[in-house]
Amino acid sequence: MSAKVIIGAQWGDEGKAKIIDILSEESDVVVRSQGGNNAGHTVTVNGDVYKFHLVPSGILYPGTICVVGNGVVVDPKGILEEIALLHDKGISTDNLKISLRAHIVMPYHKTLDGIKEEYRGNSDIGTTKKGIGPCYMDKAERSGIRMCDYLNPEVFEAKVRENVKIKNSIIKNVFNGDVQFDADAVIEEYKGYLEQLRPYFADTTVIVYNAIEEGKKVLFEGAQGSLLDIDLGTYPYVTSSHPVTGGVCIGAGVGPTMINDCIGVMKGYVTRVGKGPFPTELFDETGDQIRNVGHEFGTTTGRARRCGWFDAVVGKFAVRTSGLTAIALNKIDVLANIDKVKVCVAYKKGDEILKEFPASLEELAKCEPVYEEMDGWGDISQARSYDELPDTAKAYIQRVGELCSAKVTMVGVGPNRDQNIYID
Ligand code: 2SA
Ligand code: MG
Repeated sequence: MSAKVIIGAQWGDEGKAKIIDILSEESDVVVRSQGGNNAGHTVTVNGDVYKFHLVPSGILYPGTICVVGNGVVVDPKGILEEIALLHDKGISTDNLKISLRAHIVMPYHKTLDGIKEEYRGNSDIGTTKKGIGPCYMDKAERSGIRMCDYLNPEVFEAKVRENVKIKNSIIKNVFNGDVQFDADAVIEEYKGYLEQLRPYFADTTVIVYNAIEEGKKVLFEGAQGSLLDIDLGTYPYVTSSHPVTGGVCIGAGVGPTMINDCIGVMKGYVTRVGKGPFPTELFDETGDQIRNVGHEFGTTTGRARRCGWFDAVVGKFAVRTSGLTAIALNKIDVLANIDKVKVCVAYKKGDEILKEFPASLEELAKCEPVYEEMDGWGDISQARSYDELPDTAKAYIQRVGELCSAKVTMVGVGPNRDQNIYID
């Protein structure tokens, strides 16, 4: 049995896509289980850059089944655009499977995402405005529309009409907004998209279960990161799904006993896009250097990412809440030519030293990072084995593993497939 989960162990953009791409090559099935097209996964293959939002990046490998699970919220227009781009590059999507249970992101979700952010004013979350939160709200409130609803035109139309009526009223009467949706037009437009998606519909829980039972290699690819988890992250500055490993069980419909490997991807530093607490954030030239060298700009929105030192309190939290069996530590080449590299080993709140990530943001705001300084390294982008790394980089990698309580088994020294070092 081989089922592996890859998740982001920080606030997203840890370079999961690269690790997923490497592991996809040997996988029979690749599965997305949460989030939507708020995710942005960039994969570089032979100099070609691919940006994925909903389609699992395993689609680049002929024969690999790519599943969009029930826990994903699917923007039909968005996924069709992605499919079209892949077709343009000569890549087949015949092996794409979309869960009949997946919820559909509707146009009013996107409008409400924008309106709610504006309404929040200075305390906005910095969402991607892709309608993710409002779609998951409808799911939890039990008024969402799922892929399987489309197969029954009466049910689909009735659900769209009911939702449009309520959303129009909320937009107008609660938020004083002037956008109003026409149910007939929405039905017409969405029927067009969903008809094109129909060939991809499947009961994906069966596909995933059978694959694992048959001993095939199944890879679950996480989107966003642990600290953006709606339950465990820096609430309310989180996304509306479960990027921790536990989210895979619900979002793909598999039991925890069927998963045997959980890899957390971290960067050698930390980034965050959107608002919310970030204890090790840098506001100086080193922060700018990391952003520029690491090309830290959002794949989905192009936003500049906030950058800071590696935070082992966050790392350990991710290891604990996801039962991580290994860490893939990415982009340590980006830290090249920094004389002294810092690692946050704990937080200081007044006289108190905190070793665990606090639940309350007010408490977190009172915390100062406690740093350990380590010697930096020069250009390591040419290193292809652990032995080729300078001792200072090795010491850094070992310290990260020790502080986070999990072994670092992979290290990234550049964006290409071959710039990945394995540690036994
Ligand atoms: P949302 O849109 O409701 O999920 O936003 C809520 C918070 O979750 C953050 N979030 C992300 N953080 C990092 N990367 C994400 N994906 C894109 C990428 C982001 C981009 O891979 O680069 O392009 O800007 C992602 N998606 C959601 C978001 O910033 C909010 O803080
Ligand atoms: Mg990303």
